Amino acid sequence: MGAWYTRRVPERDELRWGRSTVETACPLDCPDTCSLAVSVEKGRLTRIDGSHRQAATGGYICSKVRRFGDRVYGSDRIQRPGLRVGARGEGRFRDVSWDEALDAVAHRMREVRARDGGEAILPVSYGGSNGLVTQDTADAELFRRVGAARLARTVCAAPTTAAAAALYGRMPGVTYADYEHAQLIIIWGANPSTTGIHLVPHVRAAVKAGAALVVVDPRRTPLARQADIHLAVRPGTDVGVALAMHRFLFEEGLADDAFLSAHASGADRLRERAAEWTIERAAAVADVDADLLQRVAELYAEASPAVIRCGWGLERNRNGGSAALAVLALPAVAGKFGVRGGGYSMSNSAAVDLSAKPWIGAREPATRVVNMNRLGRALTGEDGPPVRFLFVYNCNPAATMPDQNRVLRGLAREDLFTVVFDQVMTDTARWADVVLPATTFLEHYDVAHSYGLGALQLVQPVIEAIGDARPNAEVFAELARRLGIDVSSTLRSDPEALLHVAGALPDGVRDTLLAHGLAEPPGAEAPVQFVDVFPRTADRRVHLFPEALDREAPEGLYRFQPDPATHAYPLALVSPASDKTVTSTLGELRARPATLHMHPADAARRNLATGDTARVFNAGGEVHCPVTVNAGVRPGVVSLPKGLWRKSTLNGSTANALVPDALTDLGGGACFNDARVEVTRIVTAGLEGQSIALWTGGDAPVRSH
Ligand SMILES: Nc1nc2c(c(=O)[nH]1)N[C@H]1C(S)=C(S)[C@@H](COP(=O)(O)OP(=O)(O)OC[C@H]3O[C@@H](n4cnc5c(=O)[nH]c(N)nc54)[C@H](O)[C@@H]3O)O[C@H]1N2
Ligand SMILES: Nc1nc2c(c(=O)[nH]1)N[C@H]1C(S)=C(S)[C@@H](COP(=O)(O)OP(=O)(O)OC[C@H]3O[C@@H](n4cnc5c(=O)[nH]c(N)nc54)[C@H](O)[C@@H]3O)O[C@H]1N2
Ligand code: SF4
Ligand SMILES: [Mo]
Repeated sequence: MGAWYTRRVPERDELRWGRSTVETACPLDCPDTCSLAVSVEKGRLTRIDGSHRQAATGGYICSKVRRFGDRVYGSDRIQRPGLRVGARGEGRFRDVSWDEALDAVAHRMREVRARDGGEAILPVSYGGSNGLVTQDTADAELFRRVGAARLARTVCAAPTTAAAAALYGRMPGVTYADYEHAQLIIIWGANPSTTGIHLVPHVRAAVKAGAALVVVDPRRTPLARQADIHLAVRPGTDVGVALAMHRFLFEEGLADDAFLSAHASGADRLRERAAEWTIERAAAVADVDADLLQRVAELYAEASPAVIRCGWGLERNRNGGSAALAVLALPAVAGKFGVRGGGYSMSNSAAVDLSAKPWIGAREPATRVVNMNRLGRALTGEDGPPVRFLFVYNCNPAATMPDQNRVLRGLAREDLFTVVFDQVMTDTARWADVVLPATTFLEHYDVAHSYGLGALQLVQPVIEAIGDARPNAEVFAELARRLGIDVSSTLRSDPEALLHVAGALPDGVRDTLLAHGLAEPPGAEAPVQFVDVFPRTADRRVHLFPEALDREAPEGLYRFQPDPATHAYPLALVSPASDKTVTSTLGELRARPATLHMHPADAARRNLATGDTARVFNAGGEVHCPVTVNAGVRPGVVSLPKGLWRKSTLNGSTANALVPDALTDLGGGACFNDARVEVTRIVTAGLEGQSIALWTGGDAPVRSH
């Protein structure tokens, strides 16, 4: 084992002094997991480009990662461990050695554990990387052995995962290249032109060859502009739209009864729940043209191969779980499986089943579970005893979790001890008592795990660590040692952790991965659903009406909870992914304030024009930012990018200040696209027409209400 690994190590000297191009992969939280060719000269990055190792990413990458060097060498980079000086939240730290920093962390952890118990300690980690080494290795062993509270990692994909697991046991989906075989493509609540760019050329090729394209999205995304039909639904109404399509299929005798009786259960119960959703009712609720919706239902019934790309935009509201279920159930009811280019794609992260994480050498304790979407409440003590010791890594919750003002109030608590381990001085790191510098994927080993394409790829250091930055495994193992906790010796450094994790992969996958740097797990290579792959449910059938979920959902499955808009807050705020960041990663490089996009009719009613400054508000908070009037968002909807740093608005609040910490119907997910707001123009005496000052940090404006 380890041909790749041993071949690589001697090259590090060459990397430091010579000029070379190194093969690695992008482990950021993006479905594509591009293979990369990174050029280094005298130890410094000179170019980050795509490589051809992974055919599916075809040698090109996004502009974000091309400029990742600006993060690596940027002024926001944390270079040394630091202890807080000055007031909490000011973001001022004194450089210390790793020994001093880790001693301080270990001391407080011991103290809190002795006084308040392990459950007063909360580790918070999420989307920093999709790597198998940088999360759930030494960190998991440490926090499990400490008996810390457990984090439910629900901020993303919880409802869609619950739906895909219940229906199909997370069967692998249609691969990007197979979209070229489709006669009909439905892009539902996804914006691949930003969030998974390697799908787009295949969609275009299919359209060029005559396929019909339908996009379901409140915004006119780049693919919506090219679509035959764009259903600009109101956010949160997809469940009704998809159920109307089911009703149409059943009522018109277009459901595939042969497929349903051979491969599915629960079709009758689904049919019952769909019965109330006539095309007219769904069109009225979603505020789309009934004839267009009818046409989509007919097209879907007629066309084959027909494929649905289900995204994550539709899950982030109170109906999100049922919406994902109803959308993902369509190919079963309409009989779209069994042909290349037919079926659905969702997440492919289960293509190789790593959920057991056999490399973690400690059993999960039965401690308190904190749903990360309610982090603010956990920190303020509104959901049980308050957390006393917070350890944040691979995550930037001050910017990315719902109910931002509550999260900030929690971080401001004087009796909370906060450690933030990150690459850059994030909005969360500013609140830390101790900051620890982390390496980037260009400075450490990892295994990138694609949730779009299903492949595994090796990630390796291309440059030496910047400053005193260290990889996760090493830091957690070192902290554990100080606490007298015995983490597996195999997790003491990231190359050891890499070999340990790889060692737990299925034989074929491990050997290919280590020898070639890339492994396509069986089942992930362009499978035809119901030919090459089948549901991974216990009975290998599609469960169209999973009874357990029906009990979990507050109103039952496939039910519609009405729009939360009120007279005071009539506009729906969505916060889609931006092409400048991966959630908040790289957000430090945004030079200008982000703008609120608003439909001309809504803007006119509020006397707003492009460039005006707006106050976007509801009972949870307010955001001050410039406006862009844009007919590409549907009336009644406004849009601010997800992942903004606080400096990217005029008052230091982002979309999440307006996002309630309500949970989705299934999976305990986040309701990011369920905020309802009002917008008014800010008129500053004497300043009208001029730009008002940007928020610069310092006194963090923590609004209480
Ligand atoms: N460039 C870039 N790429 C990324 C990311 C990033 O931040 N930047 N993030 C990564 C991550 S973490 C994820 S989870 C994925 C997300 O990938 P996507 O799901 O593609 O991204 P989103 O922008 O969250 O949502 C997609 C679309 O859903 C629409 N939408 C919002 N509400 C609704 C609704 O109720 N119904 C319907 N039908 N549509 C709705 C939005 O307008 C948006 O265009 O992308 C990944 N890729
Ligand atoms: N308003 C709104 N908010 C959203 C969403 C939305 O749609 N709307 N979408 C949500 C979604 S889809 C997601 S996935 C979450 C993601 O939210 P987060 O999990 O907070 O992800 P990021 O913002 O990318 O922050 C990851 C942090 O990890 C750090 N990091 C990266 N690699 C390493 C490492 O190896 N070691 C350490 N120690 N740190 C590392 C990065 O520098 C970065 O600061 O945000 C959610 N937030
Ligand atoms: S963020 Fe996505 S598109 Fe960009 S390089 Fe990484 S995997 Fe590729
Ligand atoms: Mo996500």
